[in-house]
Amino acid sequence: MINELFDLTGKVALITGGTHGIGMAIGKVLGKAGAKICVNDISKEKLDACVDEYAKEGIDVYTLVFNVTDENDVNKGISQIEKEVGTIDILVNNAGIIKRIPILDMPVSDFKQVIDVDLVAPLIVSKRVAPGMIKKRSGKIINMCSMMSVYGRNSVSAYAAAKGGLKLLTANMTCEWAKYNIQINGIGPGYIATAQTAPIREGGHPFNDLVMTRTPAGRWGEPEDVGNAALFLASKASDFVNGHLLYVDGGILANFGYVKGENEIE
Ligand code: NAP
Ligand code: GCO
Repeated sequence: MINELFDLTGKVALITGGTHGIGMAIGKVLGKAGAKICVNDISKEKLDACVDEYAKEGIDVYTLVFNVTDENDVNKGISQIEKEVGTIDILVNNAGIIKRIPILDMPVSDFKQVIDVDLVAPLIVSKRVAPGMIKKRSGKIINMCSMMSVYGRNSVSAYAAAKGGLKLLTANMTCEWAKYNIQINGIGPGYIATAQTAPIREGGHPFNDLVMTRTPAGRWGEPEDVGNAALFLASKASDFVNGHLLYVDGGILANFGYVKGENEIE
């Protein structure tokens, strides 16, 4: 049956930074597919607030505060999840930050902070979760990359360096862990309407016009667009997909650009 391909009943999923935005969209869709959803965040307030949001979808979410950049914090958190919920079958390394500062103005400490959250943290969390998957000879790891894994742009040097590194960390995890029936893939969202992009999307910001013209689909992505791609990569349907970076970008990476209004069919 086709539905069985996407049935996650009996699976335990951890989404880091899953209290809103893309992470919550992923948590909701994996929960609706039957997975037990565990969500982490660095903020207890946001964790407490997300419980009702998940409950609206009939999902009884398990929440845990830990800082994904702190190895001890992560190890304690994952041990608690394994004890109270079970071995993690699906890991979504979603937590991330961005700092939009030109290179010459960016303090090295800020650069390192972005690298820590967006690149080192997926390593830390995956290193702790993978042994359980190896023991089960089964697992899914989804690393939240970006179109900035292959593109740069003014002011996002740290973010692009991190997301570029995460693309190749995904490849290396595949080289070392695929033999244990673990599928490790990345998702590369284009421009998605979340809190992270609100500063360059709202209030008439000119970047909004750029995204609307550069994106062939002619719109910003929604968190659910990314969530749906995550369901595929978390399910049996992708059991032979590995080391892949699945872009969810409305075609922006396929498009060099076009003159507004050309070749438009009424
Ligand atoms: P968001 O709204 O900023 O959410 C990021 C989440 O990560 C928040 O819940 C945040 O918690 C959490 N987080 C940050 N640092 C953390 C830490 N040290 N420990 C634990 N949790 C931490 O971002 P989003 O737009 O939903 O994006 C989610 C992921 O997709 C990110 O990796 C982002 O880089 C990536 N992405 C986004 C887009 C886009 O257009 N939105 C495109 C491509 C890729 P707090 O809120 O409590 O800080
Ligand atoms: C930016 C945006 C992007 C998106 C995303 C695009 O400032 O350019 O925040 O970085 O978050 O990563 O794929």
